[in-house]
Amino acid sequence: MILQKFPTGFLWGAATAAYQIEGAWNEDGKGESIWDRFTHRPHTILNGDRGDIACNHYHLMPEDVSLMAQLGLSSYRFSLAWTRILPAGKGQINQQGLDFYDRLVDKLLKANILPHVTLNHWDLPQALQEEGGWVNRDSINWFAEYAQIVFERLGDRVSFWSTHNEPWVIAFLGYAHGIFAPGIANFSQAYQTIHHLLLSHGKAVQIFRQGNYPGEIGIVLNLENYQPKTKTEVDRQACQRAYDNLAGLLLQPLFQGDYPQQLFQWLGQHQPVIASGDLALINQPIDFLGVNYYSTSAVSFHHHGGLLKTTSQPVSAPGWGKTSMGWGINPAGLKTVLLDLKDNYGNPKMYLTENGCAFPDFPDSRGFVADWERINFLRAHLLAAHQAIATGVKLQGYYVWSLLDNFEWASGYQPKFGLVRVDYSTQQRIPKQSAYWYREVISQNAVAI
Ligand code: IFM
Repeated sequence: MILQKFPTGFLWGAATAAYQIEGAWNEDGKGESIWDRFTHRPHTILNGDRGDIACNHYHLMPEDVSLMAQLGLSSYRFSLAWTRILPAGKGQINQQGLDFYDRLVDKLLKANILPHVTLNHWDLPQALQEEGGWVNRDSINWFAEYAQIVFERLGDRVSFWSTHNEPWVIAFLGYAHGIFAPGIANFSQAYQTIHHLLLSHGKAVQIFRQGNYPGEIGIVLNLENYQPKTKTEVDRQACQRAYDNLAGLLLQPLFQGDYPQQLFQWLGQHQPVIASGDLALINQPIDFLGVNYYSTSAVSFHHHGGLLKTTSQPVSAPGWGKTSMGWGINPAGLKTVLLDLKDNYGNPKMYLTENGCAFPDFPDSRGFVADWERINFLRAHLLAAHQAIATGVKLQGYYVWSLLDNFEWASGYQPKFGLVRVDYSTQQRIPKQSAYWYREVISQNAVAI
């Protein structure tokens, strides 16, 4: 057995998000979010599932932190429900909401687990959506107000802050394709949303710097590995467009202070409105980039391929299948994504803020899940990350998505991503085989091959 050691101080974490686990959707003064509103509408979510109760983490938080401690996590990434803190999105503060996160942070620190807080993991206050949501330029100030309140309360104890989780998903699944909240289908609104999310990120980073808080701040992007399906010039260009729309659209303004010009010419009338000074605000130095990597796809030109005229298919590496989300498993794709960031965006310090997989997970008669497929997936991706580090990529931590089985957005509770199984009828937590495997990885700071 060979042990592939990770650098000393490498962070071993697991991640969740408020709407996916907390439940208590209208308790203790919490306001309504766009995900509360969206899931309460018929036909939005598989099987009519909703996050009203989810994993009941709001009430089971102390037990969940004990679970994290048993796993040996060195960091835990979670998001704050904006509507717990500001029920109407701005103005009146709900102290009970802030108190909940205050207790969570203290419990984590007591268990030697470094908190990684995501400010926005998609659950915008519904009251702000009624003013146009992220399409309204005022969203920059709404987010700044919220960020300032949270920095003031938790900034002395939180080690890592992510402003937004996966702006691409918010904009395209929420505002262009309408399959996520707020359920809008309008490309111009989607690109404007991207621009405002980036501006609000820049503003929050500025506020964070002004406050001299001790932690680090960054943003989390979902980066898929795109390959052209064939060697033809049309497919190569289609793949470039897909890449520019997913990665370049965010990485270029964040790290280089401009938007991908070829993409913008293609978009024509759908380009966002950009004011002078905007790109400088977005192009603030950040302390780290959070990368969420799940899959690889082959992209080709298709004349029915929507605005970008592209279509894509999952690609699995030889010997690997697909996850129950239908995503292609390709661990080497993670290395490709990390090397792209090193070679083309100035080799930023990075955390792999999400990596994981959904599988059917059949429990035995005791409710135990022997999830060897998940273990194989995680091991192979960690080895790919290890190879990337060996080439000079500054990757300093890894978070499994997810700590718990939870509410997987439009797919409801069907996909199981957790290291820990949740029996939703009893809310019992049952660590899977992968949880025991991960505990071993953490204790050795190494992956065995
Ligand atoms: O569950 C999501 C998470 O909220 C954001 N990143 C991808 C995960 C799996 O789809």
